Amino acid sequence: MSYQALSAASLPAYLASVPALRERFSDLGDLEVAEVGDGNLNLVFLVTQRGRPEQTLVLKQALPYLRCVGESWPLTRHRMDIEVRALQVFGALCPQHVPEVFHASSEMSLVAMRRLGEHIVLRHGLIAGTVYPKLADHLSTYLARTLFFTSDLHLPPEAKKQAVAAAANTELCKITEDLVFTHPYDDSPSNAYPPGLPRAAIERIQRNAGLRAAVAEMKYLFMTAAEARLHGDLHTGSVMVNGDETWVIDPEFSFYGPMGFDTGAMLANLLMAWLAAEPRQRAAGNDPATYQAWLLDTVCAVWEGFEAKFLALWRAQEAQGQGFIGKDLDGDSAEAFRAAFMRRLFADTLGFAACKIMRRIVGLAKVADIAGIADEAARTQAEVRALRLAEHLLLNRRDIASMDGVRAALRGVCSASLSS
Ligand code: SR1
Ligand code: MG
Repeated sequence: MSYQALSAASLPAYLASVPALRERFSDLGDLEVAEVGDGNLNLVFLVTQRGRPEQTLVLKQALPYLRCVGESWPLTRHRMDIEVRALQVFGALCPQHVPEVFHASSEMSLVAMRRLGEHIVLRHGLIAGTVYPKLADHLSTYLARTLFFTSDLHLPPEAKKQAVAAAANTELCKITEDLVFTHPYDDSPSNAYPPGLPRAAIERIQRNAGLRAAVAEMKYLFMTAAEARLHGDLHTGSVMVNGDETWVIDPEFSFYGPMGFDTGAMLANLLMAWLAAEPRQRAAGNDPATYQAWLLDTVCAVWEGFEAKFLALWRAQEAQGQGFIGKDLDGDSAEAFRAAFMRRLFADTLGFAACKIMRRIVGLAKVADIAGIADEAARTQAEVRALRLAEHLLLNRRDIASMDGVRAALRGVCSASLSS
């Protein structure tokens, strides 16, 4: 079938044309189909056999343009091939956190996947103030396994170089290069400045030579450091959760890039949830301290769990005689390399987290956690705090030794009087 954008009405006929999908339903004439895509890019359909909730799947289709802008912003449908391959690679490495692919079509630019039952988008859960006790363990496992096993620390050099070439995702990387690393800082017309945010707070990041230079360093790293296969857009809207399970979805921005871009994206989004939690919990009549304490422990446990699991995978591989450095003649070289690697990766993580925070405040695409705070004064305070936090993390990324430094930075921005 040549490409056509599906609709709820045309979807049953498509399912009928694909045996692997047709056989998942007992009666294609009696399906419940809902288009539920609320992201920036794609169509997303939920399909269920009426009266048989176990016969269900989710089907995602790429449009040839950016959905949130319209046909004036064309976008390659090839991104769906990238997403399918990423789901397969990450699914093989971490099946407990990546949904199974039932069927994919390059021609139709779509993928049909296991539908996650009672799960909700993590961002929505965090906005509602829900605690997910297993979240940090799950996310740190996902990050450690996907980043370690797709890197040169694990793959043979030929296989790694082929994987880098096959994962090229030029058009979507360009979106990130523009929207994360360029436009927020150069007063681009694509920026969307929050109505209450003082001009001085915006100019503080746009007219700070040290900060602009640091952002340029992060952009250069993003464009050149093919360390591991990344998810590429690992925010809390790309994660589905319930009390027991965590699933990472939507890897259409996947490419080979710097590991810290994925770890930093997740930290950034959890930190913004933390900043939003104060006014949100207060508005709900709760003491914000309780929820914020869990959130901050979770942020720290994501990084610390990731670091421990990544190092364990690395050491286990070395114990099998496959050390990256070759023979460790003095017995200390491998650990010295590991320590330097993790210090550098933590600095990258903080630098990328900072860029991801700043783009969500002044750039085109927002996060509902902060943008959806109803009270304008409280929203503006969260926005200014987010920018100050990002500035601090970026400029001090190489001097912050551990997550204690991030905790201290949060205390700093929340106790300071921030007029801009
Ligand atoms: C124009 S697309 C905006 C953003 O949505 C995606 O989730 C990526 O983060 C992208 O930058
Ligand atoms: Mg997405």
